[in-house]
Amino acid sequence: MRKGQRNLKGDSVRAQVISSHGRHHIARDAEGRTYEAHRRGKKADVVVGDWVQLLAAGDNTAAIESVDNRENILFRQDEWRTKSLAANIDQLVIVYGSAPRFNPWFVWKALLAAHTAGIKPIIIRNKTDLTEGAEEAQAFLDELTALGYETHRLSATESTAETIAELDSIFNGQRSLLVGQSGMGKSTILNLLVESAKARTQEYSQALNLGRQTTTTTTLYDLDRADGCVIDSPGFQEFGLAHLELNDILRAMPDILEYIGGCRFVNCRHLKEPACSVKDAVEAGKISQARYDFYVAIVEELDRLQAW
Ligand SMILES: Nc1nc2c(ncn2[C@@H]2O[C@H](COP(=O)(O)OP(=O)(O)O)[C@@H](O)[C@H]2O)c(=O)[nH]1
Ligand SMILES: [Mg+2]
Ligand SMILES: [Zn+2]
Repeated sequence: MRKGQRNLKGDSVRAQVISSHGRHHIARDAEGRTYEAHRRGKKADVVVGDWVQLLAAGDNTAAIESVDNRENILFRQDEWRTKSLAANIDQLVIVYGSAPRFNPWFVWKALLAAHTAGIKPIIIRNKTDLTEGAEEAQAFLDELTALGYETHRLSATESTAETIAELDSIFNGQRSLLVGQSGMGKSTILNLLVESAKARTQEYSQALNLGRQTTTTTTLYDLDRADGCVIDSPGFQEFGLAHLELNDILRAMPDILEYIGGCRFVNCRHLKEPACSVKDAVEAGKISQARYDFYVAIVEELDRLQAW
């Protein structure tokens, strides 16, 4: 088939999902043609980053017949349910900054999600130009660096050659999912990586018949200056952690994991048990109280969710 020509009705096409809003998707084939794609039946199991087999309808629409096996998948949590967020990712890029105040728990939950999905996390401290809250923000970055994570610091509103080079070193050649609390600078960073991001967002949400509802559309953008892509999910609030087990949490918290060997009970969960080496380490100041509080909160949250 000639380039640019539409597929014929009934053609089978392999494509990648590049934009999703609920059950509405845009998929792109190897030739760069895009399709408005819908999953057949009642299945709602398709996410951005997925590779799918389409059955072309002959116009610009197609049915999603099947989803290829995934390398990995991340989940988000809405008020009631765990839903998929994105698939086939190399790295989770977590952005935070001071003003508005950041919540360390957002970053720690993102780290949990990354560990569990087997995706490399990278943390960016943005807004280094601001003095308000700078000390706290840097202390948090230092803690993350000490835990062994790859960390970066930059100011996305100062688009100097240095900032661009730093961003390129993080994103180039990788498939990244960009997350952070609202107001931390994700869109500003995205615009430095993909100049046409804003226009593309509008184009896709129009195609998905969403009018101005761009805030909950997850979209994959090709990078301007290199291979690789970045996925942005503007309405994203929280990761879905309901499927986690105690061991997943411990594996994702190296500072706590270090102390689990010496508890009296082999099945110690390090909560209210006596003679717990984790709690001893907290009392001795070897594990930070904030990190332990987070651990307890996550275990208790999982107990609640899994008791349903
Ligand atoms: N001072 C400063 N402001 C920034 C920086 N990055 C983003 N902002 C501002 O923070 C606000 C929120 O940024 P935005 O990219 O929309 O955040 P998002 O909600 O994470 O997408 C905007 O007013 C940005 O101009 C930065 O590095 N320094
Ligand atoms: Mg934004
Ligand atoms: Zn213990």
